[in-house]
Amino acid sequence: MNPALLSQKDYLERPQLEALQLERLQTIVAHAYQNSPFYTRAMDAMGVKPRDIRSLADIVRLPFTQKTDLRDHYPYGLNAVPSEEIVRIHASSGTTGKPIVVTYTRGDLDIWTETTARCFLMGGVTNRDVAVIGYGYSLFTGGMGAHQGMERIGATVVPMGGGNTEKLCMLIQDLGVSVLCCTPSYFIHLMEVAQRLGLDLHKTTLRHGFFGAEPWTDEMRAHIEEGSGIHAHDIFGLSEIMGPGVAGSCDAHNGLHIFEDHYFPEIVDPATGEALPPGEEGELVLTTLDKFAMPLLRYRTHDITRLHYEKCSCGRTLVHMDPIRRRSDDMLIIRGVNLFPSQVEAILLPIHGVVPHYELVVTREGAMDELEVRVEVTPDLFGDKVAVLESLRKLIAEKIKGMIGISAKVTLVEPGAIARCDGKTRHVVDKRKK
Ligand code: DLL
Repeated sequence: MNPALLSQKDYLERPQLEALQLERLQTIVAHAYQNSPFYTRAMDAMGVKPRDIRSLADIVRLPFTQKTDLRDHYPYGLNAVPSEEIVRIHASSGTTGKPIVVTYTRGDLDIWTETTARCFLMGGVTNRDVAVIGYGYSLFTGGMGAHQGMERIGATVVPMGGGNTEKLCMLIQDLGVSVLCCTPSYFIHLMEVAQRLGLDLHKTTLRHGFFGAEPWTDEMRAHIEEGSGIHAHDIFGLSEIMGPGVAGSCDAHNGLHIFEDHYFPEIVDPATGEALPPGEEGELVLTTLDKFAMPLLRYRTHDITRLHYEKCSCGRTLVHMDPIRRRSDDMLIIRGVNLFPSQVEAILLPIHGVVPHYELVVTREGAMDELEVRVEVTPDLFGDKVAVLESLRKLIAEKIKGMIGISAKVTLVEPGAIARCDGKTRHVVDKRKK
């Protein structure tokens, strides 16, 4: 299909869109109920059968799905197709040491490719562009997801992955790079490196940036656009639902359009799960309408936002969502990497000499997020030789890097140094500006 035709569904009239959503919802609910023992049990427990979903409003009769459900059924417990049909696996951080595994059929990958392509088309990418993918190519969905979408449009893809910023500055000039996909904080870092190298990004071919995987602000957008001369677009997504490209911003900067023909959004009260009326702020809940390997019904994203259904000035009829600025749970996103305090705890506790008092201090030095892990050590160890403490510090830093993928500064502190409190212990001190 001509890539430009992919965007036709961005403009469906609402009754047409809703008819398509309902048809897909009924099919995916029946598929999940029949093929995923998890959903058979969950729907039976709520006394709901696929035939009870007669309108889109009936979606509230379906059970929610939580991140912990994916963790508890690790790795394949939510699959709804035989293993022969699975062609790809990605993974994202879970609340403990085990990741959340997500699986795809060939058809799922086609839909994912289509929605990331639509996101880039919305930002103005064409087959004349040269696009660097600066998201990690790994279990993380960012690299492969953005790559597929760009290739679908026919752009020339440069699969760079994360890091090596000086080389990236060279390639921008040598290859005539016009589009860059990476986290917003990495782009700001790139701007600083370019400045140090004497490279004026305004004078290069770079025109567009597709930034996501972490929250960013209007101030960061202004800083990026003024400092580099590019258009900064927002791209949102999460591994459990598909990856990048669940939603993206248009030129009207009215928030992000969700590709509702594939991902059905709801807003609920994060505390009670009660559905909230359009326009109210709450937790985004998403249902995959046509993802068959691992369909997710009413997935609690923990991302806080608002949905607006009035037609956007760009002409699209797709709902627009306010940019995600915060979450309702304790998941931190550091340089695009998701991190739960419990993951650090799971690493620390088995280590001899460490007591279960720790604190994660997150700061932003220039553009980059920095993580300091402050850990108390036992009194006998604290009095020990410097070399012993240093090897313990290194061991902890290596384990965090190896298991979570983040370079953290580890500081060992004396017994009692971390404040105790009577109520819920706060393990995180986030000093980044919101
Ligand atoms: O971050 C997928 C992705 C890759 C999106 C590349 C965009 C670009 P996860 O690692 O599973 O997936 O993290 C998902 O990241 O629930 C949000 O809290 C946050 N997030 C993702 N995109 C944005 C964004 C990828 N544009 C979690 N703005 C989500 C704010 C974002 N937060």
